[in-house]
Amino acid sequence: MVILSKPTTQQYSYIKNCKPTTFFSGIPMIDLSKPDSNNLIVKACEEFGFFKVINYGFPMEFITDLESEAIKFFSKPLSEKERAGPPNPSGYGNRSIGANGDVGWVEYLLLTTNHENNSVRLASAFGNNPEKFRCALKDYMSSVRKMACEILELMADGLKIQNRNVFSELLMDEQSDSVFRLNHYPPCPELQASNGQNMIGFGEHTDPQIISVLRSNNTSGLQICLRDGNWISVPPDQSSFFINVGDSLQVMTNGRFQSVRHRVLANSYKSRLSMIFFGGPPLSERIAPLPSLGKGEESLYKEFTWFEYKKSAYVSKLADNKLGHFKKV
Ligand code: GA4
Repeated sequence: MVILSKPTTQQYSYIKNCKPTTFFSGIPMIDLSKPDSNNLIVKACEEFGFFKVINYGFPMEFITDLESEAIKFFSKPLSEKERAGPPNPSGYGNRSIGANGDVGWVEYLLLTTNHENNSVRLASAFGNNPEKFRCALKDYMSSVRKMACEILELMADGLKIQNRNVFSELLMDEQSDSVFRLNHYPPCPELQASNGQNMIGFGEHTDPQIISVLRSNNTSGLQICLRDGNWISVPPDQSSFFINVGDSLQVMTNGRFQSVRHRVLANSYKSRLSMIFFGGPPLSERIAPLPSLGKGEESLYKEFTWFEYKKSAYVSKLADNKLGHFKKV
């Protein structure tokens, strides 16, 4: 079993009186092979900022290869994993999330989509065979980016935007500032004795980018916050990909879509492994409502570039409302 460094559960956050985990059955499921998927994506983004997709034709071996490489990595002794740290901007992180004091019952690898940047750190942690991990990562990342682009193009169609590449070209740009993350939530046996309290694996937040694509193993833990403020548990589904609307997409649609607040709770007996692609624009990109969507309506947000937004988001706490500073009053 993997032990996180200093395995004391005291410094973690708990959610008291969390309702028993009944799974929410209303998560929209979009079949990408169906002709009406474009309109259903728009509806899901408006209602939840969250949905799952099936039937994209993602090569199964890319998933299993990367998952097994990730399991191998997380099973290594802590001292070896730490050779790939700290996660700044890419590398191994343990318990501590971001630079502003957030902690969770999680260890992770944070990777940039520029493979050169990852290489040095990973080579030292993967010892004699970094090549296998690197290939698995490259294959998975290029397929997941393509899938994110296809979803964004269907979204543009559903929004009746003439240029269907308006979102996807930002992710396809060579300078796209996208991120990839492998999260491992080890089981937390102490939880069984904690009177039904739930410990935070990854605290509540919205993703700053345009779109996030998450795939996890069959362990529960992911929760999303509905528009009415209620938290619901997402049933795990290892054969689907989960899609999150990010803050940048919220701005580009002038609030018609809202980024989804989500979190992960620790599990007492099973480990959870998730792989998430965060599709972001180039740093110099101006993030603003699309004129073709606006029908003359005024922007709800001040002008900013992705660089400015990211800089501000990265000095905030996980749970902060990061878009708050950029709203017009
Ligand atoms: C949330 C989405 C991605 O995981 C991430 C996270 C980033 C980090 O882990 O360094 C942040 C978080 C995320 C937003 C607020 C800041 C920055 C941790 C944190 C407290 C990689 C990202 O892009 O933003």
